[in-house]
Amino acid sequence: MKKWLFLAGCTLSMGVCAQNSPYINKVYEYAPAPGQFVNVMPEVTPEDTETTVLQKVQTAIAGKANGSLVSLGAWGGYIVVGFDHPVNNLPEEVDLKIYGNAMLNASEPGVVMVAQDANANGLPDDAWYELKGSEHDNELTLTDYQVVYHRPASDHLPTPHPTQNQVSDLCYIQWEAANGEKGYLEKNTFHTQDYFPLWIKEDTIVRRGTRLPNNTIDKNGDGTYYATGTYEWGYADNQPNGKDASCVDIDWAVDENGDKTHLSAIDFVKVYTGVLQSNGWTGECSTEIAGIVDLHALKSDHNHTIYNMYIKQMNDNIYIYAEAPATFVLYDMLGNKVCEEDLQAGENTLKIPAHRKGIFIACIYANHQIHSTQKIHIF
Ligand SMILES: [Ca+2]
Ligand SMILES: [Ca+2]
Ligand SMILES: [Ca+2]
Ligand SMILES: [Ca+2]
Repeated sequence: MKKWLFLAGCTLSMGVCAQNSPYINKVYEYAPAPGQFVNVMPEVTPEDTETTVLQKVQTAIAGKANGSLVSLGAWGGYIVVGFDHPVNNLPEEVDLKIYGNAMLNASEPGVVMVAQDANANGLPDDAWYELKGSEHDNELTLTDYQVVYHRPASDHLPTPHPTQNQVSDLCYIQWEAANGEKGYLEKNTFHTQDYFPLWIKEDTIVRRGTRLPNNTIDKNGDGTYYATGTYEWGYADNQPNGKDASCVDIDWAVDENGDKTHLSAIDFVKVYTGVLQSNGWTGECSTEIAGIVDLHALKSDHNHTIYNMYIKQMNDNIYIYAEAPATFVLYDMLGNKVCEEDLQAGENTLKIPAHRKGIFIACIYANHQIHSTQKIHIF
């Protein structure tokens, strides 16, 4: 039997060294604001407690580059994670890559903060530094913003949108900011669960941080098409995972006064939803996280798994994303090698060999071992 027959349809992965894992090692806190994916990503039941929810989030994103999505809810909702080693700030290099689910016209920028374990107690109870992203100096960016979200009353009656059927409640979750601004998170028909975190006993949630400018406009003015802008750099869940701009540099750290601060290494990362905006049927802007990678540990870990990888085809090209250099080999269904190409870390574009259509087995090799195989239909 040909080799590829053993491999078809399965994904193999190699072991990861126990020390200096490139991936998140621990989730310390998960404190979302209300949102359309809250209680769903991860799935929460009324029996869950803060501890069991934290365990679910840990399972979703720790120990892997691009795990299951965790939603931070509306503006200010946050997560705090750490690594099993200090993440170095290498000069002139981005240091961390943050995985989300941003796509073209689906950017939900999250502000990134970092901290050193300055008191060496292993806990993220130290000074936080915001990473200055592309909108830091935008005059519409508000710092020291604070919002209170209110749980809907038990006898709350929805106010459906008069013309937009998919907006089931215009006044679902009321919020007000310390500067007097106020509004509502709307509810939509695609997400019918409670948007307020089920495990929180209090009726209000307070969140603080930097509020980035709104990034979405109602293009037609009637709620039919929301055009979402992508910020240039420096945020989570803003640029697609395959883009370099989904990475951040510890050198962008600023202190609470906005002054640049040099940190040689960091131990903890905090990400919170940076935009406070409700966009009709598409729901509120809410950052999602699927993992964070120490890019330097990834490079030095010669035995690491290329967890994050995709193969897709469009017209005459195959696009392959690999997290580290690898080799791509395409076999036909008789096991004959059709092509072999070296892959760079990041997205690679390969031309489909002329006149080759049909079903193929795509294999990715790294360190002379098969990392994964996938059946692909080229048409
Ligand atoms: Ca750096
Ligand atoms: Ca500490
Ligand atoms: Ca979202
Ligand atoms: Ca998202």
